Amino acid sequence: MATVANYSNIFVRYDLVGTGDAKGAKLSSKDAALQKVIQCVLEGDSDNIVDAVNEALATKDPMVVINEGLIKGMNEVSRLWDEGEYYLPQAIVASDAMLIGLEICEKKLGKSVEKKGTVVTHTAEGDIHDLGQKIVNALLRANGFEVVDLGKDVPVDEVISAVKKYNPVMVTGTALMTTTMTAFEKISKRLVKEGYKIPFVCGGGAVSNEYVQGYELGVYGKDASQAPGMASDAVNGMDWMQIREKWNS
Ligand code: B12
Repeated sequence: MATVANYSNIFVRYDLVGTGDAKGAKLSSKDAALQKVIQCVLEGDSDNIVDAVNEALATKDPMVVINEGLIKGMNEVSRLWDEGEYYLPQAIVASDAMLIGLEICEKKLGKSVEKKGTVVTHTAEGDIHDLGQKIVNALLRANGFEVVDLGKDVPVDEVISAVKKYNPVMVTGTALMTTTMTAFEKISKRLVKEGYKIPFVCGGGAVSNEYVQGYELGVYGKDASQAPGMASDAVNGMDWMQIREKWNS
């Protein structure tokens, strides 16, 4: 009877291992350090992304590494997924690598000592796509906002309770699926009923400006980098309609 000499491979999850060659990926940056970061995201290379991000941070601002490295890498993952080149396993390992990179950049961005106000952030009920929300959290914290991070797959009731409890200057929502973004309208209706006039900034792949303009309090967030500016406007006394007018028209 044959015996198994090496047990180690039995426990390797091949369904979660990146292909290592990022098949079909297009080179996206002329900068060698940023290209390495993009490549690590594309290949879901959680081992090498630490060095790649640190190398990029040696000469570049963390915001540049986030926008031109990590987000660009995920955009390319999205394209490859949409073209049927990438499937769940590649997207999972790519997301994991991106989150490792984001954490390093977040540390480098630091936390502003000045506290400007509280923002409640969440990813819609039924939705586990939280990378956009995590970027929003990092940028808000770096710009002096206290973030109450409700996480992903958050029920409408939980968002309303958090607003009552923390009295934030702004609420954010992220949704990547057409089936989950409908929770935003419910949240908006509940907040209005309770008398809140704070901006509810909604973003994520499935969400559009047109959709968000369809409910009260709604402000469309195209890029995570807009979140700190919008929150500052709220702190400075602009109401949700003025913020919508400024950022969405
Ligand atoms: C990565 C990914 C995953 C990862 C998610 C990991 C994670 N932790 O997030 C994994 C592999 C787990 C996954 C699972 C699934 N996925 Co998926 N996934 C993707 C993929 C490839 C990329 C999405 C992404 O992370 N983009 C990068 C981030 C950074 O972008 P973003 O969130 O949009 O954020 C940017 C902006 O929108 C904005 N933003 C976002 N939020 C906010 C908030 C504010 C306040 C502001 C200002 C800005 C802002 O800022 C960011 C940029 O700066 C997309 C493909 C695509 N074309 O989008 C599919 C996609 C989203 N997935 C899809 C599906 C169907 C699924 C699954 C159901 C698959 C399955 N059969 O199991 C499950 C979902 C389970 C669930 N209940 O949620 C579909 C959704 C279809 C739809 N329209 O409804 C997509 C579109 C793929 C497709 N074309 O079919 N997925």
